[in-house]
Amino acid sequence: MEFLDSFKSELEVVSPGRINLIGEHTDYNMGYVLPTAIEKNITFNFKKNGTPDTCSVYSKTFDTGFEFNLKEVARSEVEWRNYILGVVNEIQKRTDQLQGFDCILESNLPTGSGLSSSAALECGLAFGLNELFNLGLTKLEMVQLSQTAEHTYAGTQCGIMDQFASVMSKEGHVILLDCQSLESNYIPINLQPYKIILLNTKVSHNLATSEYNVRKKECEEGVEIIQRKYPKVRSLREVTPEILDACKIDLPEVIYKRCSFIVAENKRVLDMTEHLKKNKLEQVGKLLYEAHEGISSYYEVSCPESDFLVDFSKKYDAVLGARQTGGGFGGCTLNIVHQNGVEAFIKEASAAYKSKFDIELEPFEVKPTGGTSAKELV
Ligand code: GAF
Repeated sequence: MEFLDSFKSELEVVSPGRINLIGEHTDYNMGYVLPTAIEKNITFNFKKNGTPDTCSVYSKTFDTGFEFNLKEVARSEVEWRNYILGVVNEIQKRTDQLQGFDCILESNLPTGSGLSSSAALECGLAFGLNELFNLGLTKLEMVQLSQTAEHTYAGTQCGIMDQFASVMSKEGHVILLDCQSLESNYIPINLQPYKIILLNTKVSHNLATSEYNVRKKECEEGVEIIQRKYPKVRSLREVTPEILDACKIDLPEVIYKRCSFIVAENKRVLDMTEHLKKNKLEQVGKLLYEAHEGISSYYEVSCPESDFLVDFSKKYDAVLGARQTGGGFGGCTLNIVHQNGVEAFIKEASAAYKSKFDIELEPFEVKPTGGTSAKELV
């Protein structure tokens, strides 16, 4: 691309991926989640190019880029472009201050690994354009417009967790986010002498988007049926185990399973928060295993590769708990592992995984880190 030869960055933005300690699929059910950003991220470099509406975006990581005009921000056939175009489209609904810009991005965040590379892409772009053109958007507005961009341009009816975590996280903490009120509290997380180890299955089954939207619909169907007996219930967040029991007879089996996962998962987030506050690490681990059981058998968004790794971890005393993290159908398992056992666990899990699936596992440690940041360069 032509602009690359003379590119001189004006602004650098670092936009992180996230893990979610617990609370999967609860965000679009208006419940609680417990995510944090991690040190894997996308770095953006921006420059105004002096044109009224010509924009160029180039990914160093994938050695590919594209140009577009601010007057015609249509959806693309190329998936990753939609995260960019969707955000630009949302920004233009709110302001007419955007002008031509060039952007180079580089990522060390594995895509399709359940670590929210899409939210990192959306929010990093929103953050960068906000700074570059002084748009005056608040952090929450950038989170929300990025979420909307994902609905309209990428086609995933996602909740707000990923974008919120990418932008709002704080080093050494997880965010207890109430997805109904959007109230959030930073909960310190100190797992010493344990570490958070991610095992990237390197599979990302292409059911992810379609089944994600199906799960959302199934939850909505559950709410509609429950409302016949409990008209005040607005979301699964408001459904107690007692209400669910009373409605079991009315709910088709699959819908019942989905609802009971969400009701239990929501409670697990609050329990997890208490365990973290009291440093009850055994309980932290136990909840992760329970959550994975729900993800796999009740919500049915796991896959053989994730199930294998979670099961495998149970053989190790050094591992307190494990579960698949993120939207599902692959990506990473999150493991809480004693520092003295990390090496052996990784070595043996990698060998077992290779022999079972013929895939090289990608293991790495993550630490809770801060959200999106920007640095002016000239
Ligand atoms: C994906 C979505 F983008 C989030 O909103 C959330 O629902 C998550 O899956 C599951 O917890 O990452």
